[in-house]
Amino acid sequence: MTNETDAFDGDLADLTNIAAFPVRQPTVPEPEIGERKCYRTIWISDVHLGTRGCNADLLIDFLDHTDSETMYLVGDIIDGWRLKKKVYWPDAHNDIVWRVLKRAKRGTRIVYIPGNHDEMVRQFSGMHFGGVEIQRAAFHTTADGRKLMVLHGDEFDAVMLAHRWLAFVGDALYTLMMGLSRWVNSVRQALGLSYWSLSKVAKHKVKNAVEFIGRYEEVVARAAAERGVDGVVCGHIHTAEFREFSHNGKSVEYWNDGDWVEGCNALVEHFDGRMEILHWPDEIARRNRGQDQVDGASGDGSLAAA
Ligand SMILES: [Mn+2]
Repeated sequence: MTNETDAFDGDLADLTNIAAFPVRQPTVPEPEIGERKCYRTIWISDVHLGTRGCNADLLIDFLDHTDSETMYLVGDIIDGWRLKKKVYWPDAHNDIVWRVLKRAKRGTRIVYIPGNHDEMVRQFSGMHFGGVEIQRAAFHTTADGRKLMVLHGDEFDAVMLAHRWLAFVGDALYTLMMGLSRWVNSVRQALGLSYWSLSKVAKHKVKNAVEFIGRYEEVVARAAAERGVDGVVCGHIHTAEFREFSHNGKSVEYWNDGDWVEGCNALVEHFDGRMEILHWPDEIARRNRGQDQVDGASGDGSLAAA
């Protein structure tokens, strides 16, 4: 469907020229609006357009099935660091930009808060492009009156977390490492060397990553409390989460809207102010189950004729 080698005729690497950002008609047309679930607010971040990591097809599906009065793009939407090295811009990434601009045109208020990967857009804070407001940070008031600070979140990491992925090391990789460890140690044994524990090194790193995320959440929440708001919405660490902290006897909400690389999450506010983290693959599964029930309930139980 998407052609990676498709030559791109604009100078995408020059993201400072955002006003001239070229957007072609989408290759996958938008479906009719009637099917969309509407929210008061949607927050998404860490899309990393311009990289192979971006889960573009799932994001297009999300954009085609939802709508909102306000949409916050909470940073790292376009990955300028990678684009500078090599232009990777499949049709699906263009389709996403087109859909966002189309939403703005339809009347959704779109606030783009650039992150560290699209920091070249930060210099345009306070300006509007194609109906999209660019801001360094924002304050959002929920339907039930809570005041939330919205920012990307890189402001809080003193050290870049290069090994964040270690927090997600699964059983398969662990098993693989155990095999590798056995092989390394049989070689070491043959050479008369002492036992070397790969798992010990790996476990230590995982523990550090988990501790880092926990500490990060606390630091961001405390900063929000000190600003006198009721909570904070951020992205950056690719870990969707809701936590409630207490600071000087006052509770403060921490919301992270996740990412579209691994988690495929969005944070939404319903019209009564209730907030929810969506895991889009689960929503698709739910939709498909619902469709199965509709299909099964109709007719005499046999499959529809072709
Ligand atoms: Mn970031």
